[in-house]
Amino acid sequence: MELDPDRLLTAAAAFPPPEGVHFAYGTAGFRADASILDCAVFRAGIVAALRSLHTSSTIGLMITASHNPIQDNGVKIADCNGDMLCQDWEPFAESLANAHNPRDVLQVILDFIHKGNFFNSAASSGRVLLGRDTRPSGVRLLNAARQGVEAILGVDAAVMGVLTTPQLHWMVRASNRGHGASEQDYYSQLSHGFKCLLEMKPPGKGLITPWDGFIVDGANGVGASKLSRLQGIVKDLKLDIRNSGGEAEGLLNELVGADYVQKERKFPRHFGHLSELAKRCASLDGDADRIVFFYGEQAEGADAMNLRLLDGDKILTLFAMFIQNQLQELCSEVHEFPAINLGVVQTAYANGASTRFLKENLGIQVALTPTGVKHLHHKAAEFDIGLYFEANGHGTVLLKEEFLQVLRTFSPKSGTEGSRRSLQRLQAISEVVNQGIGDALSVLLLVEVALQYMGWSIQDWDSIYTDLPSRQLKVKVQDRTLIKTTDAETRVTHPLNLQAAIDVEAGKVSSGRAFVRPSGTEDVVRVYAEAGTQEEADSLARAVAIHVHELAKGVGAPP
Ligand code: 16G
Ligand code: MG
Repeated sequence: MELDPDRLLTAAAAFPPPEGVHFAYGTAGFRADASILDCAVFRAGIVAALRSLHTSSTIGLMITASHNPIQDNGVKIADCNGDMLCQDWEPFAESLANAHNPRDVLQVILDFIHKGNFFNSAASSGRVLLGRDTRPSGVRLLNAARQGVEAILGVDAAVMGVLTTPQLHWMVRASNRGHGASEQDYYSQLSHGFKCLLEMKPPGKGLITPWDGFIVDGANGVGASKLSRLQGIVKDLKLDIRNSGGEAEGLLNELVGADYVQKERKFPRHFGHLSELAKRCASLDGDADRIVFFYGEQAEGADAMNLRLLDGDKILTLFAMFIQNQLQELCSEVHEFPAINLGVVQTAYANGASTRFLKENLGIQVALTPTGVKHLHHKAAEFDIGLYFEANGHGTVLLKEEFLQVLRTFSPKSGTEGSRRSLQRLQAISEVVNQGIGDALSVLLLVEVALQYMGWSIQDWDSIYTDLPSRQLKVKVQDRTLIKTTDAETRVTHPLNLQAAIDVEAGKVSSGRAFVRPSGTEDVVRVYAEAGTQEEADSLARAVAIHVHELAKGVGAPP
C-alpha cells in the first residue's frame, strides 16, 4: 500500500474536529449528537479503508445510532467476516477520531503503521461498503464517511444506501466469500432457508395452533421497510407491520422499539387494542439488529393488560431446543455422524432461570462473557454450533465453517428419512441466520420456524421457564472507571470490600444474585439483582446500590 499524504491532509482539512469533544470508541463505535459527528465519521472512513487494505478484503461502515433518539447518530465498522471491527484496532480508531488537526491525523496513521500493526504486505486496493439507517443526518454523514474512505489511495467507497445494520454486515461477509452480496441476495437466501425449513417440517407439526403471523413494531426505523420487502418474498409469513416510519406514525425510537419494550416493559405506540394483544407481537430496534417478542395478558381483576416479554434469553432457549432436537434426531439414528459441540453464550444479565433451564433441563454448556456483542460473538464462534443472545434481544447462531462442510458432504449410511432431513434442516438454518451479527429479520423467521416445529403458541413458548424477578438500578459516581470486575463481570475486584458486601446482601434473600459493572454507554454504574420475589430483588438492588454509592464515591444522594 501507498499513503498519499497530500491527498489525506487536504481531505482531512474539510472535517475539522468539534471543540472540546472527546470521542470514545464505545461497545460498537462512535455515537453522539449528529451535529458534531462529521469529523469522527470521516476518520472512521479512513480506519475502514486502512482495514480493507490490511486484510485485503471488503470492509463495511454503517451510519446509525441504533436505539438512540433521532437527533443522534453514530458509526460502526463491520470487519471482513461480517462481525465487528477487530478489537486491536479500536484504540487506533479512537486516537484517530481525537487527533487535533490533519497533521496529527497523518501522524497517528504513520505511528500505527510503524508500530507493526500494519503489514507491509497490505493490498494496494480495497473496498468499503457504506450503509445508513433512515436518520435525516445519515445522508450528510455517509458522505463524510465516503470522503474518509477515498482519502486513502486505492480504496473504493461503494454506497449501498439505506440498510439495516445486519444487512450491511451480511453483505460484507458474503462479498468476502465470493457469494452474491446484494440486498436482493440477502432476501433470497433468508427466504430460501425459511421455505426449506417449513417444507421439511415433520408431519403433523405446525397445525396445532392457527398461525396468525406477527404484529411487528418497526420502531419507525429502517427495519420496517426492509421487513416489508422480505414479506413480499416470503409468502408463508403473515405480518402486520406498525410504526414503520410514516409521517403520522411518530419518531424513530420514540415510545417504540425493542429497547423501549424491553427496558420499560410497556407496549409500543399503536399496539392499543386489547383484543389483539394476546397475539404474537415483536419489536425491532432502530437499526434492526435486535428484536424482542411480547404479548398482552389480562391483569387479574383489572382492565389493563400486562405485558409479557420474551427477551433474548427466551429466544436463545427456543433456538437451543430447536437445534438440539435436530441434532438428537440426527445422532440417534445416523451413528457415524461426528460428535457436535453445541454451546450457548450469555452475559451476567441473563435471567438465572434461563441459565438453569439451559444447563439442567437441556444439558447444554453455557459460557458467560462480559456485556457487549463482540465478546459473546467471539466466544460463540468457538463451538461447532454456538448460540448467543443478550437479554436485550441481540444475538444469533454461528455454525463453524468446518461443521457446515461436514453437513454439505456427509452422506448417511444409516438412519431414517427423518434423520437425514435433520442434516438438510441444519443447512437451511445456516441460510436463515445472519452469521455476522444479530439480525432482527432473520431471528423473526427462525422463531416462526421453531414455534411451528414445536407446535407452540407464544404463550407455550413463554411458559418453558419462569423468569426470576429482577431489578436494575443506576448509580452515579465520581469516576466509574474505578470499578473493576472479573469473571465475566459477575464479581467486583475494586473497590475493595464491595464484593464482600454484595455477597452478604445476596445471602439475605432467597435465590439472591447481584452484580455491578460500569456502563459502557452511559456515565453510571449499573446494578443488577435477582431473587425469589420481586420485593426481595428490589431490596437487594437497593442495598447493593447503597454500597456502591458509599464505596465508590457516589455523586448526589444515595439511591
Ligand atoms: C451496546 C452493546 C450491547 C450492550 C450494551 C450495554 C453492541 C452492538 N451493543 O449497546 O451489546 O448490551 O451496549 O450497554 O455491542 P451498557 O454498557 O451501557 O450497559
Ligand atoms: Mg441496534
